[in-house]
This record gives sequence, C-alpha cells and structure tokens, in this order.
Amino acid sequence: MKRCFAMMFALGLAVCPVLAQTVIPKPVSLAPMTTENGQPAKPLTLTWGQTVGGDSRFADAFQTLRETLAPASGIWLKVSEQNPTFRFEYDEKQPQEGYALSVTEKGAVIRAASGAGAFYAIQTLRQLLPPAIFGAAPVRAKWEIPAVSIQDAPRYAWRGLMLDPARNFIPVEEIKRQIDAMAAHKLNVLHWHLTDDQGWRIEIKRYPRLTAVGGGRPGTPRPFNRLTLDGEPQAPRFYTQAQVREVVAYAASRFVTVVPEIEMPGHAVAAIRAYPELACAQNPNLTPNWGVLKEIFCAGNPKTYELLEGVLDEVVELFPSAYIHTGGDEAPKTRWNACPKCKAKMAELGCRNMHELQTRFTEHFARYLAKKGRNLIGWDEILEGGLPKGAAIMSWRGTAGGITAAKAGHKVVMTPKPYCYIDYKQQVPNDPYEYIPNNTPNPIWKTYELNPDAGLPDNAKPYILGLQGNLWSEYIRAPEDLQWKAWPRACAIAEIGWTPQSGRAWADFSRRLREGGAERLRKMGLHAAPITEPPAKKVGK
Ligand code: TNX
Repeated sequence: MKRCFAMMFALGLAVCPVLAQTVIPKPVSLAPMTTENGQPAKPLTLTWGQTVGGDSRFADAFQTLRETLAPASGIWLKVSEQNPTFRFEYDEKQPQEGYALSVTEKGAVIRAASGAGAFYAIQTLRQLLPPAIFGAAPVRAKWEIPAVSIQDAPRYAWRGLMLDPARNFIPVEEIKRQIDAMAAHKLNVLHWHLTDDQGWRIEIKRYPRLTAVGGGRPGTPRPFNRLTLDGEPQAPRFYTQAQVREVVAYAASRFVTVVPEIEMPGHAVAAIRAYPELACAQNPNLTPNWGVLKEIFCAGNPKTYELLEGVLDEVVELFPSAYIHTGGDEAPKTRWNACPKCKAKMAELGCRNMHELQTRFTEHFARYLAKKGRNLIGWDEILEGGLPKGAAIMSWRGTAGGITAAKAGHKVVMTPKPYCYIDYKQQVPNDPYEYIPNNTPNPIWKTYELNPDAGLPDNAKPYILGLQGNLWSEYIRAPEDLQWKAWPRACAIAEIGWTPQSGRAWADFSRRLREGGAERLRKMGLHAAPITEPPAKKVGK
C-alpha cells in the first residue's frame, strides 16, 4: 500500500483505485469519486434485484446493458422506472457518440445524446468490471465497478478495421465475433473487402457467375512469392444477400457501420474469370496469383460500366453506409496502354495518360453513387491522375496521399502501411503463423505510434475522418490465425481513433492491456497474440 501511494505521488495521481483502471480506449477524462472528507468513494457492487431504466429513448440501451452483464454474472437487471440502479438520461449537451458516466456506491448515471453514446458508456462500464465479465458463462467474481466520473467522446468519426474474405474466406460467425470485439473497443467501421483477384464473395442476383465462377478458384498460390498454385481447386464460397443483411443488422445494433468494397479497375481477376469479355486482352492470364496482376477491367468497354453499375445497384440496397469503397489500388496500366478501346476512351475524355483515365473512371462511379446519395471512397492510387471529384481517399502507401487529398478538401481515412497493416509480422516470439515475407514488421507498439494528424496544417485536419487497421488475408486460413493478427493490435487502432493525442502514452496503454485488456480478449474467445514491448531506449537518447 505504501509503495502504491509513493507511486501515485510520483505520477501525480490522486487515488489508488484509478491506477488499476484498464479501460481501452482510454476515456478523455476519468476521475475517481471521493467522499466529502476526500476518501476514495466505495464502488458499486452488482447484485440481484438491481434495475435499469431512465429516458425511454434509451430503451435499446437498457436491453444492451442487461445482455452485457448477464452471461458472466448470471444477474439479469430488471427494467424499472423507480429509481433505477443504472439510469440513462438524455443530455443534448453530450457530443456525438459521447457520454458522461458517474458511478457511486448507490448506482450509475449515464448521460448521452445518442444511442451510440449510451452504447459506449455501457462498453466503458463493462471494462470497469473485472475482465471475467466478458465470459460467456456464469462465474463467481466480485462484480465491483469503481466509483468514477467519466466524460468521454471520440477523437475521430471513422475508427475502422478492414477484413479481407476475398483472399481466404471468413465465415459469417467469425465476422460477427470480430464485430463484437470491435464494438467492445469502440471501433465503429467494418470495411469489408468483398472482391479481389482470388475471390468474389458477395452474391449479386443480376450476375450470378460472379460468385458461381468468381467465388471459387483453381488453386491458391503458395508459398507467397512463387507464382504457382497449390493444385487444390476451391469450390465457391461467398455471402448470400440474406447473410449480408444479417451481418449489416448485427453490426448496426452494435453501432458498427459496414462499408463494402467492390474493387475496380484492378484486383478484379475473379470477376474477369466469370466474365472474360471484360478484360482488355483476348486471352487474359487469369491465374489468381498474389500481388499486382496485369488483368484489370477494360475502361473502354461499355459492358464494364454496365456490370459495375449493376453490382453497385444491389450493393447500395444491401449496405446503408454513407461511403461505398471502390478500391482503385494497384491497377497497372499495361493492358489499358495496349487496348484500342481504352485508347479511344482516353482520347474521347481528353486524358493525357492512363492515370487520368483511371481518375475519370473513378469519377464516373463517384457520380453514379452520388445519384444514390452515397460517397465514393478509394485507395490513394485514385489520385495519381488528379483527385477524382467527390471522392474520399484511403491513404495506405503512407500518409502523403492522404495529406495531399486533405489539403485539397477531400475527406481522408488514414491507413498507412507502416502502422496500420496488421497483416504484417508483429515480432511476437515463436509466432506460429505465416506472414508475407520481407515486409517491415508492425509490432503493436509501432502501430500505437501513429498520429493520423501528423504533418497536416490545422485547416486540413478536419478532413481526416479517422483511421483504420487493415488485415489482408493472403496467409489467414483459420479464425485463430485471424484473431491472433487482429488482436491486440486493433486495440491500438481503437485507442488512436478515440483518445486525444495528448492523452495517449505507450507505457500506460501497455499496462492497461496487460492488467485487463488481454484477459478481456481471451474471455471474448479471441486467440489474441501476446503484447510486445519496444526495445529499451538507451538513457540519454
Ligand atoms: C497491398 S493495400 C494491397 C493488398 C494486399 C496487401 C498486402 C492495398 C490497397 N493493396 O492487395 O493484400 O498489400 O499487405
């Protein structure tokens, strides 16, 4: 105890129990409640007979809180208007997605102006309890919530995770598990990479061959850099439209928006296998190797536009997201340069080169989506031929593309690969899983170093929507492998997206992970990787 106080003194903190709090992402402000004579106030203990209630606009939150606490504690709160133990109040002064939470021995009061704010207050309450609360079956524990006062709201509106079922399929059940884990960490965008060279994973009623042919493949390239297939043909695997709706609704009830990605004009070999007439070349090479393939959609063939518009028609019906991702990365112009149709299109549009043609191609779909009330977002290559009008940028090759776009008044999501590529190695000792060879590792402490605003003038900062971790799946063939690579690195992404830059420090984040976060992930059933520390810095450096 003495040491504890000495340490608190050294850290300038007021009360011991707060040292133990392990909430991730760290709230904007969290203060311990004290009694009138300055003593730490007693915690709230969860027991049978307690109640939840308050403003009926938060009826969904009452239910969420009940369902959050019951599995591990065995305690079902009753809904009651009479002085409820957990009270939700409408407070229009609370920021978008923000909340205020105060806990005393007698009960908890949550103030929010939105369902999202109330939901995030519940996630914080859950993390203030012992990690065992994340378990799926009843256990005995001391269910105490420390007496605290919290005011909280996110730094960014887009706090994302990208999953890639195109390279290796991810079953719906695993997608839902990831949504649960995201929501628990206040991540709110699932970017679903539904199409790529190795697989088309979303049912499109008008073009059934996309999944019937493009959902399967003749084999998988292994190992990574050898351009040969493993000789094991895969039968089609894809999400039916009913499953897509189910996932979108599941995510929505956890305040996660699902943003679909339909890749164009590159990374489209699966679609071209289904409809070879959409390639520029007569005899396209349709081997689904990893990396950057030459075969891309022909930009001079009206059928390309017809098919992609038809696909987007169905996509916007399935996904209510404000943004629709249309890829745009790694689209080599080899085929376009040699294609009479593409050359004619380039001349018709007055483009000076094929990069400009890609910009016009992107603008076509940005206009198409705008007519349906949606915004296009694409990878940073889409700005190589000039920024496409109306497009938002996802900056992956670094932050430079994002900075250029933000300065020009385009919305940007930062996903720079030196921090946000969570498919890269993580420097965990004896890591049993495979990674793309030769990539510079992205251990969790490196991910945590990203500041999405860095290098931006103040007037461009508001254009940064947020950030996202990208989990590409060339090497991910089982849920445990996916979980290991995603977590705990996604905790770092969550904290960067939520907590003010000035409130973040690696040592404190790492402590919260070790003292609570890691155990919570385990209790959620995730096979998370261990935490790694940066190499010790020499004193004086
Ligand atoms: C680059 S990031 C890609 C993906 C790969 C990834 C592997 C991006 C927009 N394109 O197609 O899967 O690298 O890290």
